[in-house]
Amino acid sequence: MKSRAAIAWKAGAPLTIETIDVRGPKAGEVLVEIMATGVCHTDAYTLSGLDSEGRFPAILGHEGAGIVREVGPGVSGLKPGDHVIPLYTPECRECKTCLSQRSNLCTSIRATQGQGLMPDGTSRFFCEGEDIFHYMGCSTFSNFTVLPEIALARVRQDAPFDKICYIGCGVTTGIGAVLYTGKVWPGANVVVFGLGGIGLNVIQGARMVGADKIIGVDINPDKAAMAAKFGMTDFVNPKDVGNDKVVAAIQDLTDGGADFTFDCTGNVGVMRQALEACHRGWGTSVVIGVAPAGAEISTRPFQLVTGRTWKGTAFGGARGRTDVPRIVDWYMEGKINIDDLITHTMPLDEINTAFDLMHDGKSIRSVVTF
Ligand code: NAD
Ligand code: AHE
Ligand code: ZN
Repeated sequence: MKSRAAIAWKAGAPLTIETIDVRGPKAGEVLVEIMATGVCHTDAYTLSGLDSEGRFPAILGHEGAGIVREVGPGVSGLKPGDHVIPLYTPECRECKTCLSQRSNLCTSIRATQGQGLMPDGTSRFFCEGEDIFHYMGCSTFSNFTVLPEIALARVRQDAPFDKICYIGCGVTTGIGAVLYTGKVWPGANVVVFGLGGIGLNVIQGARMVGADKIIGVDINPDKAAMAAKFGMTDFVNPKDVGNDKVVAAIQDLTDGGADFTFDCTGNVGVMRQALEACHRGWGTSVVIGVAPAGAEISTRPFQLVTGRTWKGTAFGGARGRTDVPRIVDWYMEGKINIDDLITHTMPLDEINTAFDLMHDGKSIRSVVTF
């Protein structure tokens, strides 16, 4: 069948809108009509060429919501008409990791996903005489896409696609990092580095669990107002206090250091600040940001010897098919705010504007509707 899609032909170039051929779903696969997709900083990261797994030409996008249109042989859990959110972290419930219940990092299709291919090692997308790579197993910048059944969360039918698409990455990553990875406790002092589409969801997660101080750190002061609306109690701008004084500023605000810090920037220098801003003896720092291929983190081992914990999270530690439908319920019940974070909505033809707004620091989340 034909589909309109935004194609990344090569790193660093704007996306172009094309009519592509989409091959039907094979065994265990599902054809989904994407109704809306968010644009996450990770899409921009891969488009920049800094992602070691970035392959071109590709159809990017991993933050979508849509409707099942066709199922391949052997698909038993989904049927045409079901509303779904694609999962770049699938949940097969059969691999060693899923069965362990210790992590959400399902391994069943990770190898081919990282190569931009479906689990059988081929692509379902074709344009201008060549196969087009999938991206993060989702490729939500195409109106029609194909995913394995294990990479789709079925969600309630009354939830608006142009809002719940954000649960496909940013909302779940931020709130999940607090709930599932950090296990932040009521009364904790929390610091969030980077007040963008992820960091603001960390802030609303921290407020949900009853954190005490919620300190936001960003070099863009324009982000502070929205952060305050979502629960930020204090703001630190490294450009005002001096980059080398950020840790001291946080120690002053938290009586010696934070219980939890979250990096939502992808900057390895910021990751170090986040670790060192943790309280001696028990503070935990969670890395969410994705750093360029080849970048490394460093700190004095003494920071760990003296009881700080450095950990990371993908998709907020959420198990997609289990946790995502519940997060959609939270949104529909008014327990979380998504609407105010979606600052821009646009048609597919204007998708490059979403990247411009992000790079200019003018948006929180842009959503493309089909
Ligand atoms: P964004 O562009 O919306 O927000 C980034 C924010 O960081 C901006 O407000 C920017 O001003 C701020 N910032 C940049 N440099 C800074 C610095 N030196 N100090 C303080 N603040 C700084 O991006 P986003 O969509 O929120 O994504 C944030 C990061 O999270 C990206 O690296 C993205 O790839 C990553 N991410 C990871 C996961 C995961 O599962 N681990 C999921 C989604 C996104
Ligand atoms: N391909 C990158 C890794 C990028 C990365 O860490 N992705 C996160 C999700 S970011 C969503 O916006 C993730 O899920 N990581 C776990 C995984 O298995 O990919 C690189 O650096 O190679
Ligand atoms: Zn993302």
